[in-house]
Amino acid sequence: MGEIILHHLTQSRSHRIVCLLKELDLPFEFRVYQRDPVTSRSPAELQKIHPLGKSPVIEDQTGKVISESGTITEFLVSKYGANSELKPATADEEFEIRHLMTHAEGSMQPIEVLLYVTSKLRTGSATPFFIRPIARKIADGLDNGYAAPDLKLQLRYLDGLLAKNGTGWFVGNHISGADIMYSFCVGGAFRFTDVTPEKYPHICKWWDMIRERPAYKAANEAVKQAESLSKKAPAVQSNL
Ligand SMILES: N[C@@H](CCC(=O)N[C@@H](CS)C(=O)NCC(=O)O)C(=O)O
Repeated sequence: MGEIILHHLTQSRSHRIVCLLKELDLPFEFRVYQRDPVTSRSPAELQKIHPLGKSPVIEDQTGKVISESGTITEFLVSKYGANSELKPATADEEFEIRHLMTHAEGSMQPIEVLLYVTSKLRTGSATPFFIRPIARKIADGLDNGYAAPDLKLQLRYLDGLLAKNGTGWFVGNHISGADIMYSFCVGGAFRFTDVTPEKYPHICKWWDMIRERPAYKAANEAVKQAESLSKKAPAVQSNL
C-alpha cells in the first residue's frame, strides 16, 4: 500500500482534510469526484468506497477506510502529528478539541446545510417554476424562524470561545483539529450572513490567521488545481 488516498468531492468538507494533510506535510493521492450538476449530489462511484457515498473519506496505507471529517482529523493527528503543532498538549486539551470538533460538525454545520437547502429551494432548477412562490415562502419561514438566527447564535458562541481562550486559537495556544473543523464552518458562514469585525471581532482575526497559513493557502491551490483537472478529465487522479 502506498500513501494516503483522499476521496474528495468538489466543494465539500473534504477541504478540511486537504488543509490538515498540508499542515501535517503528508503526501497523499487526490481522487476527485464531481457533483451532479442538477442535484449537487455525489456520484454513485463514491458509494463503492463507503456505503454513504459522502466525502471526505480516506484510505490509509493499510487499506483502512475512514469516513467523517472529525474522525479523520483525530486519526491523522494521532497517527502522524506527534511532532506537529496540532498535537494536543494535555489530556484536557484533547478533550476540549474533541468537544469542539463534535460541535462543528454536529451542531453548526447542519445549520449551514439547512441554509444551503433553502437557498436551493428558492432558486434551484430542482424546484418546478410554478411552485417557486410557495417554495420561497417555506424557505423564508425556515430561514427567518430558525436557521438564520441560529447561525448568528453559533457565530456568537465561536466568538465567545475565542475571546475566552485569548490566544487567537480555539484550544490552547496552537492550531488544533478544532480550528481545522471550524475553518469550513466559518468559510461557509460568509455565504449566509455578514461576518464582520464589528459583529465577530475574534472570529475575523482568527479567520485572517487561518487564511495566512501556508498550509491553508497550499490547500486552496491544491483543491483548485485538482478540481479543475478533474472537470476536464473526470477519471483523473493527481498527487498534490
Ligand atoms: N459528517 C460528515 C458529512 C459528510 C458529507 O455530508 N459530505 C457532503 C459534502 S460537504 C457530501 O458528500 N455530500 C454529497 C451527497 O450527500 O450526495 C463529515 O463530517 O465528513
